[in-house]
Amino acid sequence: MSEEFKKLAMTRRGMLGAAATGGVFAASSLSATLASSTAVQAAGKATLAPGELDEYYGFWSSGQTGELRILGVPSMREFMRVPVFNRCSATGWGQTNESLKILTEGLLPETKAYLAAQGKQTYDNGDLHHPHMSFTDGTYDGRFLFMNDKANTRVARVRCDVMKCDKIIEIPNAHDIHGMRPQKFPRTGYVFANGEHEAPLVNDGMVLDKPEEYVNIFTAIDGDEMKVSWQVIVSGNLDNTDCDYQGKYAFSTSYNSEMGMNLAEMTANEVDHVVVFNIKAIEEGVANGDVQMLKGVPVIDGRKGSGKNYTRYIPIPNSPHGCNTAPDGKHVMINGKLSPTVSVIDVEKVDALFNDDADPRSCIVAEPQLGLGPLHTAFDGEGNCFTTLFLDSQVAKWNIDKAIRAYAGEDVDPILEKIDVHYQPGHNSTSMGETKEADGKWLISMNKFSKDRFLNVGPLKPENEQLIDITGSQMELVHDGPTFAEPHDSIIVRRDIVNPANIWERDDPTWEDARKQAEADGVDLDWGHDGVIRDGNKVRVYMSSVAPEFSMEKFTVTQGDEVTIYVTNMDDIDDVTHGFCLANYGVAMEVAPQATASVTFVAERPGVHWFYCQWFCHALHMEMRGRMFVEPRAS
Ligand code: K7E
Ligand code: CUA
Repeated sequence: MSEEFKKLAMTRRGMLGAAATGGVFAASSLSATLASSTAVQAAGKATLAPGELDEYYGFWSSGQTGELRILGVPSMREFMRVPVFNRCSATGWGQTNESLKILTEGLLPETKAYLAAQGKQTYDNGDLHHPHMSFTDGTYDGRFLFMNDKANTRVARVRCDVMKCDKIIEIPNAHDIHGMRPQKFPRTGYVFANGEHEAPLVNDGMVLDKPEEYVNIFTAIDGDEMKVSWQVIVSGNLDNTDCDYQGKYAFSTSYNSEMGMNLAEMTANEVDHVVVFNIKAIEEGVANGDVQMLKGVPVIDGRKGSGKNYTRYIPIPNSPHGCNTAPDGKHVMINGKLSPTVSVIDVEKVDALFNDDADPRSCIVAEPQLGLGPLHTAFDGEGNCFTTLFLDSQVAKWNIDKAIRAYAGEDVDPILEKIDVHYQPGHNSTSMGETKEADGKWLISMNKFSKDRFLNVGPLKPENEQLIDITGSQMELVHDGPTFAEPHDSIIVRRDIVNPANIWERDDPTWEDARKQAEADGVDLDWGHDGVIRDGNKVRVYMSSVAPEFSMEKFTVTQGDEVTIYVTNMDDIDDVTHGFCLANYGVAMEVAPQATASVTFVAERPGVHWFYCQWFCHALHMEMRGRMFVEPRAS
């Protein structure tokens, strides 16, 4: 948090005359008092007995850690970490040939060249902000999870049948993908992705410090093919996005309509905007060729004053951030961040912006003042909203209908209740809350700070996520727990929607390359069909595993050989995952039941090298090992 932001916040606080205590971090003084007996009682609601299963899957982003996490709600137990943009030691993600294919095939040629100059094939880091499930007809359909990488301008997809990432694409022309949402209706369909940071349209170094020539790019990705369908050039930057339940519009917030390059410039205006994208008009424009082709993608001009029906700009106070469509299918909440307000768009009034050139603000039907630093809004499906207030360290519950009536002049307070959270909440999410099946049971507040709530672990503190029961007339905090960087965003999905497999299908496309190579080498990947195939200085070693043995006890290669090891796990029992770790070669990977995994390295170290199973699989797991002999190269 910058000094400038604090000052802005303080100004707002003074302006509002809010009762909150002064200073951005002042809410910490409330914390220690929470451990009251009511809190202890409330915690019981989130506790499951050993062996009991949760009602919901929670899919969590991890911010700068770069992975996807799977939790249970309400227990808040963490089940799994799915590596996506990061490198994972346990699974070999970023090292196995199968994962490297996914991590590299969607990179742009210039990125591959840049990485090659660093001696790398792919990035090791990512900044995963927003995980969202694919939709059919306005609700989750359990097919895929999509997520963005702000750090390296990528969008990834995770298959829900095996909970592994199967596609990653780099988005051309755009810079630093932030807001990202799947199309809700009729299905996903498109995945909408905001480029947050502006840059020259052709960013080849010919234009540098000339911000007046920078642009921002909105991207629609085909979520089935994981290919960019089209892009739109916009005025101002792009922050968060969401779309309607009609399949007509997408909305993106812009905190920098000024196109400023520093903080003072970016926050100069009291009013920024939301861009509305007219999906049908854009599709027609693309079909009619009203585009320029850039890096193989049709790019349409939707800037202010372009005179086209592709976009509209709705003025919104002030540096708006979160963008959340309500389950009523009618309202879109634009969270004001530097304004204490949430602006409510009525999607039914958006048609007039395009058809009749109506005043862009005419689609705003409410703008309740909620508190300081509104960032994101979640929903209960009964007409109520839960908005995080970053600076107040609170969640405000408010009613849409009351807010609309108040905006129309009626003397009614839309705010129903506020609850303290600890501290500085960013995203929040409710059970099924971003679908038309929002069920109003649970609310997660994902807090950026946790100081003094947990044992001190040094200067880097964990962050904090809190579970709030929203079924009663009052919100009740029932759980809080620390999390490592960072509980950025989450969705809460009814468990009947998610049905992953227990073991892999042998013909899964993940290891199609391995299958083809084995076929070409005349080797069967199954048990007992071992092979050591020499092909010049390339050696391919095929082996399989059944607890607690590898099919191959030893193999021999020559120093300098490029060795590829293929391991197939022939166990077909739930939870018997094997691993392959080659000691002092920096090689390790997971091989789940019925899966094949492979890894390639240069056998540059002569001698005897043990490989062992690195996932506990059997009472004789320690004995599951073998030797690689590396003969010294002939001198
Ligand atoms: Cu609010 Cu990246 Cu989702 Cu941060 S964005 S909070
Ligand atoms: Cu196989 Cu441990």
